[in-house]
Amino acid sequence: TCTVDRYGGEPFDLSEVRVGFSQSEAESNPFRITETESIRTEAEERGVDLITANAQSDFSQQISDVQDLMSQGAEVLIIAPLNSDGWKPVLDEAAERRIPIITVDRAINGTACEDFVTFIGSDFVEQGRRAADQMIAALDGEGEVAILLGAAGNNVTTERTEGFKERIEAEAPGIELVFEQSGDFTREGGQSVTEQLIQSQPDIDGIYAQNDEMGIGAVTALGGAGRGAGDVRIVTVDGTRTAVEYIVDGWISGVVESNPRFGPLAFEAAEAFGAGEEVGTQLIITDREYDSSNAEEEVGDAY
Ligand code: GYE
Repeated sequence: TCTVDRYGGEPFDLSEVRVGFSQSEAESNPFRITETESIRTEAEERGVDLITANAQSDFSQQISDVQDLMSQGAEVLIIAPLNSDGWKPVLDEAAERRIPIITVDRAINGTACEDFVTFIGSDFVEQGRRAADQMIAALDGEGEVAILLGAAGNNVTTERTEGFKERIEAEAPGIELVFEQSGDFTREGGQSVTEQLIQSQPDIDGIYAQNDEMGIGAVTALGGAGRGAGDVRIVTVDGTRTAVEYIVDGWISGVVESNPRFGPLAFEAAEAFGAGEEVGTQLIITDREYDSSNAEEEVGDAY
């Protein structure tokens, strides 16, 4: 755990400070839209003064965004980091000004309660394992599978890969992982990598897309190549409305949610920290899961 005392700084009343939120990726991905909305709504409900910035997937932009937030008087920072490394200039300045940092959805490499207060996000290794379970079920334990990796340079991609491979190796000797390439967590990336994939491996049986946007791109590529729904089994991560609708249509077999609704958790943590209470240095959010058994019924809960 972490306290304001150990972190170095003075207790504060959250309703009296300015909070800065730095978003990493462009808001074409519903994960990002929902995440920013969740932070905004919670700030509004609490009457907290919030300023925000969006780095549009440009890491040096994000570094200067956060520096700008500090010079605009942010006394608490909530950061959705694009990359996990490269934060030194920001961490140094925040430490000097005694500004607590809460990171959401991706982690910053560093020491909790020293470089940042806490990380709030999913258990990404577990998401990978759950995606593997879905793939094993969809393929009945047999077949060739491709991985559409997320962007490089962050813990999410690494951990979603680790959990998936670990579970496939342990549970499904009949499944062979034959291809992996990054689609950068974007729809266009997922589409173009899948186009290459079905050229080089036309008999591919399954695709594990590490987010919904890439999975949706894969559906577009497969449809464009004359494949039908369910010909290639697709499992994705995030839980966006479009992806869950694709389960109903038979294009996607299963979706493991990555819950982006961090507002309540982030502001609760900031409030408790300011009040001098102990705050956990890793707060794990709950993720649901969708497959053909519940997609129709639960699509309304998807974001
Ligand atoms: O799954 C993906 C986004 O960091 C958890 O980033 C987040 C991931 C999310 O691009 O859609």
